[in-house]
Amino acid sequence: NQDRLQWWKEARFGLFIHWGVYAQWGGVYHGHQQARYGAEWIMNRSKIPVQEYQDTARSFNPINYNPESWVLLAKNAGMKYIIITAKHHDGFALFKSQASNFNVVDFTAYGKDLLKPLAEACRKHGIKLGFYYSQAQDWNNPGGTAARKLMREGWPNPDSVKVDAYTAAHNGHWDPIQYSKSFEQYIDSVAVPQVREILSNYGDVAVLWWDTPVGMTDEAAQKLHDLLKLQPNIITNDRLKRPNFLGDSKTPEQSIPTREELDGSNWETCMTMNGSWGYKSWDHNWKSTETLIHNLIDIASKGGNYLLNIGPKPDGTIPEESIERLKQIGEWMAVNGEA
Ligand code: JFZ
Repeated sequence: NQDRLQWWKEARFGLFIHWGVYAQWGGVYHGHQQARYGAEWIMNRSKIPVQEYQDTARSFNPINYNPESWVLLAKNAGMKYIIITAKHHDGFALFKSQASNFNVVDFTAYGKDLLKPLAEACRKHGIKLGFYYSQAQDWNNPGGTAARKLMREGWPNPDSVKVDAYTAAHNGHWDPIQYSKSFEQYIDSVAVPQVREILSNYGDVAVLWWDTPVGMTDEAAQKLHDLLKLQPNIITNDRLKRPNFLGDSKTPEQSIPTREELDGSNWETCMTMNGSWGYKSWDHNWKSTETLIHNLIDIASKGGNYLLNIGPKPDGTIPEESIERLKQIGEWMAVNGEA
């Protein structure tokens, strides 16, 4: 219904947060820079063995995490909502989960739920909170790495020739544990219960942001879609399954549609400030504040929303370049924004 989407249509500007244990690597594996894809893809791009990735995750300890400062940074920039990666493709949950121990509470040195205090800070400051959940790709929970196209160009792994041969013989998997269960088992034992958890344990959830529907079946999509009734006012994007289960909004990625391309659908452009979603230590290719403001104006004038991303560091701090840009946008908004 229309009312459900009203706030979203007026929002115009939101903060995307890609955060997880991939930030520990910062886009570098054994001295090799991961050139292609965002740094949140390092496990896949460098074909890091499950055991090694998990061993590193144990020491994840974001002692400087201050969710209220994140919320205020967004709010002062004129943003109305936040979408955070509750679980990205690496399968690491930023929340306490009964369905998989690969979560921040049970697996890491930090040991505390990261979504709870963020949800509280959002409520306190009147910012809507949504969750990104990678339903179709999960490289750590068995069964979540369904047959993939092989990505063989330029792997930043010293053993890439060996690994190449392995994945070619194993349908794109790079670790035997990844296919020790079926995709259906993964959906039933991890994805469905985890989506139920994030829709039950954090109060109002404004958005469920699905992603990369590779290998999704109608059956799996239906099971996940049915859970949305736990949050009657929730808004979803169009990435649960393609071509059906279209959701409420289209999600052009890193690009702003031309007026000719607009077809009356709701849309939200998601974009990085440099070239990566997750924290990439060596990516200094930051867009200027001027460009970001120009994009916001362009998008707002065409009736879309701008979901601008930050990739916090493993210690819980936000890269200085991102903070600076969000503050400068806020200064511009204070003079030129409507509300
Ligand atoms: C996906 C993720 O793989 C990525 O890590 C990040 O989370 C991003 C927001 O979403 O990447 C995509 C998804 C869709 C397209 C491109 C990259 N696309 O439609 O062009």
